[in-house]
Amino acid sequence: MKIEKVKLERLKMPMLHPFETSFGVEKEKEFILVSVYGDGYVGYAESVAMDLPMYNEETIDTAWHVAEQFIIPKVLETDFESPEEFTKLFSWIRRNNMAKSAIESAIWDLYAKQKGISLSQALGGVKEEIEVGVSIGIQPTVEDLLKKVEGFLAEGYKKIKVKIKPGVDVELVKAIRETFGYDIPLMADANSAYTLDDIDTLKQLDQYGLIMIEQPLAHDDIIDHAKLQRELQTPICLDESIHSVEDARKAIELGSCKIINIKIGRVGGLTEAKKIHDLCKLYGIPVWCGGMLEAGVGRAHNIAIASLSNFIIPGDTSASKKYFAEDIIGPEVTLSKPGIVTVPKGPGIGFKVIQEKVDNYLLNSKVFCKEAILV
Ligand code: OSB
Ligand code: MG
Repeated sequence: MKIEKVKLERLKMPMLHPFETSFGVEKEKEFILVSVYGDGYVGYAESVAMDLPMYNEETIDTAWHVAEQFIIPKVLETDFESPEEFTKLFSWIRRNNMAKSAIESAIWDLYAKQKGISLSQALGGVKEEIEVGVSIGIQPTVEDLLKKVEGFLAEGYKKIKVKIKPGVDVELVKAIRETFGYDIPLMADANSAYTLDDIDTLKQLDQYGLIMIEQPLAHDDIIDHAKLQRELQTPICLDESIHSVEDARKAIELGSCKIINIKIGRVGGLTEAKKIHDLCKLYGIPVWCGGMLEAGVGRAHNIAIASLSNFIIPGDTSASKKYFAEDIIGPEVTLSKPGIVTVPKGPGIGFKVIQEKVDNYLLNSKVFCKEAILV
């Protein structure tokens, strides 16, 4: 499998609503769209690195830099037997997982298209449809939040995730339980906003029957999470702390979590995501697919990986219209039934990238091919 050409396009899409977490507010979605060309086919992926290094250490600029300087030149001179070779080829590059993932996932899409199978099938997916939930950012008031929850429940979303931070936590969860009862699948994501000093607050959450609390402690911690998990009834789910299958193994062996959120970008690509999925399945740890406010191409990759068997808990891959007035893919991601997204059966990601829409949001682009490098 030879990659003849790679294109990077930097896009900025307006978001319907600002998305606030404990680490900041996203008002626009800026990202790199990757296209890889081979044998008359095009594979696509999105980089999920954000404009500021707040979720992890990467940014859009660092992802572009690492892709352009270190990954793309080598990709253009490699004859891949399968996309799985990518991870090994670039293991010498420390971290920069979102940069790696953007190119690797595009190669996976290309590979599936060349084989004439869906990306889900190429990855070993078994589900024809996946259950999805929503992630709701921090809202100006509790009333605003309750209104949002009501709307998403009406659309049938299978999991409600709310963002919490110190001072905006227990009473928020309490208000949701008092309004909508204890039957709705509810969880909270702290994005590393707490320390072990907050253990009393975190313990108070136990009474509200959350499916899990996501990443309560430091982004690089698995030790204190293990201490906290011993004190909490609510399962801890790790997001930021897990960058590889080795991280996952250590966290599981330490007892730092009972659930893992898999994000393709955070772990360096689909091959590593699949490895984490397989390991968790072996250990009896359920996983679910997180989100990074992706546009359509990123959503399509999330749908494909979430079709694997151990993605037991509904993920964050909500419909395109939760975030964008229009998406860059056709059809957009929609709910086929309440809270359900159908896994496409067409080749690769199974969605078309609409270049006119990409052009509407395009800031700049660059094309790389072997000849251009030789000149
Ligand atoms: O922690 O899961 C997170 C968005 C940006 C950065 C981190 C996170 C999130 C979300 C949004 O929760 C999930 C989505 O894409 O809907
Ligand atoms: Mg999270």
